[in-house]
Amino acid sequence: MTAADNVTIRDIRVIMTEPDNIRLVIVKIETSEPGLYGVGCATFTQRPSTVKVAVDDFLRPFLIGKNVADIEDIWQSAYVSSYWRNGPVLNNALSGVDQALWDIKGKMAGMPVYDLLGGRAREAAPVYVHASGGSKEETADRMAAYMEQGFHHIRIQVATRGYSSYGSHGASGDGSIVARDVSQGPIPVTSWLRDYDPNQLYAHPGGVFEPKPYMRGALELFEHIRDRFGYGVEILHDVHERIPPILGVWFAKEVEKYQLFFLEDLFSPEDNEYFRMVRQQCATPIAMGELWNSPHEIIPMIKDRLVDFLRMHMSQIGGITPGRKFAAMGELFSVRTAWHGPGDTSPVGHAANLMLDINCHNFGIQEASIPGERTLEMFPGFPELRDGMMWPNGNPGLGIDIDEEMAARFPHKDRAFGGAWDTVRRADGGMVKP
Ligand code: GCO
Ligand code: MG
Repeated sequence: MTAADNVTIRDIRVIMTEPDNIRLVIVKIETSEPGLYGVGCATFTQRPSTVKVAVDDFLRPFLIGKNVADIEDIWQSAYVSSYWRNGPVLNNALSGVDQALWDIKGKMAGMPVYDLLGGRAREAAPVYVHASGGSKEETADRMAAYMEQGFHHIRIQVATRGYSSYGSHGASGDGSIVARDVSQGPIPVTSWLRDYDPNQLYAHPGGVFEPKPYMRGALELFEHIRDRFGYGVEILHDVHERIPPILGVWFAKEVEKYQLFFLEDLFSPEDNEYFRMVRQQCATPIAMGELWNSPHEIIPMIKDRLVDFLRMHMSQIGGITPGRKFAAMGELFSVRTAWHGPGDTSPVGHAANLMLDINCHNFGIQEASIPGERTLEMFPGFPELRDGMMWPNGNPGLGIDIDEEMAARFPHKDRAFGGAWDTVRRADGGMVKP
């Protein structure tokens, strides 16, 4: 018997915190070994309390007393423990547990998780950051500032004139929109839906989105960026679904000449099959995945080589255990990874992404979000961003922790509406499906 055989799960707790205006969900597993614990990301920011219930009421009683060493058995049995499985709620809950167990295993072995997985394929992970602006010039200026800081890959988005959308998020509209009182003057334009002010009058809380103006604006942006910076810097763009599929096919062809590093989320997950048409018509590199939950959505896309980059949100597919398997499958088909890493991937989730980035040969790029001061303070060990790359700190496990006292001081704020995730509508009032 090794020491690992004797260590069991003593308690599982959910920590709900919001250090910098994004609701995060972290799972902490305490073990029978005093002082030995692990943390995992379970962040489903739009519906965080549902994940807490899934952990508290179901996974916790199911898992207390189990041997922390048996991650594979725990993942497999917990996955089907409700018989019905998948989906953002159950997968996020399971991810919180799974990542915490990998953290614990690494701490017991005295190794970072990438070492447990086979060791390093690279020293650091090149990242991309987001430059968004109200105009193409503003986006370009933000991009220039990032380039100055040493970033080589930049996702560019621009507000759609008259609609103020970054393409990736809906936004407030202009005078052509029904259901607004013109006597109150022009509808204010927000630069980002997180700045949405409920006291202002908007056409729709989630904004107005029109596909053609959006696409024209994006093409003008790419032209402007290539004119100003040339082709020596990598640019990326997120469509965020929302355009009719055939226009998505057209758009992918149009952007080919701008040589994007990748074009993200052209279609809703229900429209996966449209990627086949894109493949037949152009060689724009394609990324997709943050909305995928189930292996049924992912496996055919790898097997048929319909995407170039897998961009799943690691906690939304159930954690490192499934993540490393999809990455390995991708390697066999020369499909690369680009794990989802915006602000609603918690710092623990970023650390988990990084473990696979360092270990997997078929790593493509890592999405990064620049952490706020409070986030950095609350999560000691947050991987350092330097020279356009994310660097592992080499500490055992995931190499990251949470200051629980501080987390308790920043609880989730109530939101009267879904913010950027409220319904986005066309100018005629019809809903736009992401
Ligand atoms: C991205 C994403 C995010 C998501 C957000 C949803 O590529 O980074 O699209 O911005 O929209 O994570 O909660
Ligand atoms: Mg995206």
